[in-house]
Amino acid sequence: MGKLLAVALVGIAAALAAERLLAFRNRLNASREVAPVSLPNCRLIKGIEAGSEDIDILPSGLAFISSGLKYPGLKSFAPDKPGEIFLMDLTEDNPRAAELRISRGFDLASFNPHGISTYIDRDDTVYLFVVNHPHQSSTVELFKFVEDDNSLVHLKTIRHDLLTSVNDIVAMGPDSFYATNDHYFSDFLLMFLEMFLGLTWSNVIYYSPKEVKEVASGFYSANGINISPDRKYIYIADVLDHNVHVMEKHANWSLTHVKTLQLDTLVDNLSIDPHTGDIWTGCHPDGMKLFYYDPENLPASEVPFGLLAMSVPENCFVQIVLVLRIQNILSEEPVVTRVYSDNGSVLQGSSVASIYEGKLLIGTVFHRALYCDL
Ligand SMILES: [Ca+2]
Ligand SMILES: [Ca+2]
Repeated sequence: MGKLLAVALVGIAAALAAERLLAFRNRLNASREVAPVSLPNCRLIKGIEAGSEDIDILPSGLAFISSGLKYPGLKSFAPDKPGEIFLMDLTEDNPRAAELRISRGFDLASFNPHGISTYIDRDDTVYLFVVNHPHQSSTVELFKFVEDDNSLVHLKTIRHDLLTSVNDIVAMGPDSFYATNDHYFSDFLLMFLEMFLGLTWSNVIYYSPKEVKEVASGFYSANGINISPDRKYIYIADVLDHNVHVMEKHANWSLTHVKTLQLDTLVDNLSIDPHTGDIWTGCHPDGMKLFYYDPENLPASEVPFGLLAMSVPENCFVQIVLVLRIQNILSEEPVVTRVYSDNGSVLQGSSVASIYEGKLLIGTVFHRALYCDL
């Protein structure tokens, strides 16, 4: 009887694990194949070789680009080099990316920038908020941008028990913001388990010096976050649920759900066209490839990914790039357009697409960045 029970339990456990594996694969391999869509006037941006995970553009046409993200389980082309913030002036005919100098007193060696957001104060001071992961932790760094000097002055490091695994932020004031936690756990193995089990423990936090609180929860993995031009709605991308949520913002900073736009791809960061309100996003049509950049060289310690490798098709480890434009998200029939798609020969792993006066910047998790004249 004891043996029968043991066999039954093992059988149940195996069946559950197989079911989870299948569900997890479905979350990661959303649409897999995407027909290429090309744009005629694009060029790779010189000097950006190790990622351009997030991009934020000021109304004046100055674009901030975060580069050099080191994220558990993902490829890095410059694992020993600290991250950087690049600046690009999109009003120039032939814009170039220049690295911004960061003021002394900030620990540059552990700088690991992720999502970014800008805020222009009443006195025209420009603040840059940067999600940072020094030593695998999560902080938000607040900088003042000094244009004359091409530099960032570090003002403060924000840490909080509710800011556990921050992915992106959207600034609400000179020292307040909404932030997405892409996982409940920050430890790599627990993070993987959380994804594998399909737990919806990811959330959104409102932070100000006076008050910090959870304002939305129940996400598989909340990622990109941004605000509508009229500042009434907050948009949140759930990368593992393949959708964008529209939330209404209230006077006390709480959020209520308005609607969800379901897509068939893993949605990363969200950018807003300030004139039209269109949402532009960089997507990962096949999330499996994010974790499988180099199948020849899987670190032995990354057992969970080794387990998954058994079921990954061969010869398709290069990540596809996909840029979507979402028009009229609040209407009955939003229009979703595939603006650009590449099989990985030009660009790999698109995480963001930002627009400024007919110019498009496409950023990636760990690869290069593309500049297009639309
Ligand atoms: Ca952002
Ligand atoms: Ca992101």
